[in-house]
Amino acid sequence: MNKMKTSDFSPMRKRQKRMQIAAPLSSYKIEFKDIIIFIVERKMGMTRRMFLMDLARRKGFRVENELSDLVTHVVAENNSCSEILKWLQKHNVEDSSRFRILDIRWLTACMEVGRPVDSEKYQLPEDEDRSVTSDLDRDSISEYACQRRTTLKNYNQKFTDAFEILAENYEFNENKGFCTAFRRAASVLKCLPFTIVQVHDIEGVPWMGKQVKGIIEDIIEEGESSKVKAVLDNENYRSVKLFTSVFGVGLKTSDKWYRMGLRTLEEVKRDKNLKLTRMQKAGFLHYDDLTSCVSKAEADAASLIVQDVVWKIVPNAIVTIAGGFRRGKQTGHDVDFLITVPGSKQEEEELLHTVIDIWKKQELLLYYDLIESTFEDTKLPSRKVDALDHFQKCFAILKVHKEREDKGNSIRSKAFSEEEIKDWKAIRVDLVVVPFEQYAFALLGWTGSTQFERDLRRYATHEKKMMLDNHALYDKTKKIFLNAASEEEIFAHLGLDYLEPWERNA
Ligand code: DCT
Ligand code: MG
Repeated sequence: MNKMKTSDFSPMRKRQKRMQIAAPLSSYKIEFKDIIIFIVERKMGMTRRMFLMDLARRKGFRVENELSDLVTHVVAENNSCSEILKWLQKHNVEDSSRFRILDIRWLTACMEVGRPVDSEKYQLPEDEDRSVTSDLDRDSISEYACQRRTTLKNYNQKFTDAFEILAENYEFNENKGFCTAFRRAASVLKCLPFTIVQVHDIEGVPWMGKQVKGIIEDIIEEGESSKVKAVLDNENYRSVKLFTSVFGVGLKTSDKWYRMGLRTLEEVKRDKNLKLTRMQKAGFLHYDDLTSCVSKAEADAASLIVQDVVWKIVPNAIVTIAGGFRRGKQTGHDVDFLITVPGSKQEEEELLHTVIDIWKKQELLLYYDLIESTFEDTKLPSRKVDALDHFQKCFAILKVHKEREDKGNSIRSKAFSEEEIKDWKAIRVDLVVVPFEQYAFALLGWTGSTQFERDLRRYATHEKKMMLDNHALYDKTKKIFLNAASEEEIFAHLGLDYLEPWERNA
């Protein structure tokens, strides 16, 4: 018997709380009369069984205390089908074919939607001697995101969302250790090909420390984490979250405003003593547009505007969308563009300036900040995982006009009401100009995700004694720079299997 699994991580108080919640049978209302469930205690433990029985009953399911002829669905955790068959035999069940023998996942899936779900895919496979999740070799999951294939299909969003809130809160409070711990935990869970339904599921998975396990257990058992709830209710967290949602407002400014007693954006706007930066003024002016996600269609529209102007100036320039959209995301907070000009340094240097001039004339630039390149050829790649790069770049807010059919409507209504109808959206774009020979490094860096990049640099440093940033790769042992014309070549230099952009959503 393995009763230690869940109680292992829970303090005494919680255990007592769980024991108290089982109510008398008569107090439950049965909603789903065709299904009669029995939960096997073997390998699950009494506490967890009681908890699940109570949960299911509260959701309107009939759950029997004892195995009887009435039972239709036998639910087990961590047992193979043959183990359950043996167990049934021992309990004098001759014809086990009258039950469905299901993995606990079926029950948790039912709990999630609040009604019975199709049990077909949750049947314990007959001659397999292992539980459903253990076919994945969890011990082989790398601690580095650059050795895991992470697509956008996230089976554990419930957990990763919780971790990201906690990580963010730790970041606000400058607790770097816990912030990193929860970011890494979120990142690793995103690559799992199954949903975690029991603490056992994360055995062997890296970055599952004590704190992380505690949160996972809370979510499994209670459906939510009280720690996460406390963060979401915390006034400081809420204010900092709100203030940093304004373009140009970082942690330092948020903190200052909070300490001044400000709590809402209205209060900030009303405060005459505050001196807002140009960036923050633009952030407030276009707040609604900038805080609503950029859709793929809007990114494509922005892309046409960028290509149009760049190709007018330098016809052979290469323009690539990087960032989340290159990883296959359907929405983003901005659109990231890399621009390179094969063969011409002069054209490369002047390009962004000309782009800005043209957009100004076209009245498409709602805000911009042009940063000149600070790159020096001799400099070694940065050792920091979060280092900024040295490319010439422009952080801008672009006026992107809406689709033609919308426009048609708005023109019509304008004629009707004489009111100014806004037929555009303010969209954040980053334009990065990259020397052609550094293009592969820049593309790899600007494709992200941020967590993927951090792990890639950490891997290069600790596993390969190399230094990687958005400009170059340096081999410290051989004391040479390693050139690369493509992302594939960089992966190869690092001895890594190539990951496609959509597999980098760590
Ligand atoms: N990046 C980088 N150096 C910077 C800024 C960003 O290497 N100075 C990397 C990290 C991810 C990528 O570029 C794009 O950055 P974001 O736009 O912040 O991330 P995203 O994944 O595109 O997220 P979103 O979809 O929200 O835009
Ligand atoms: Mg982006």
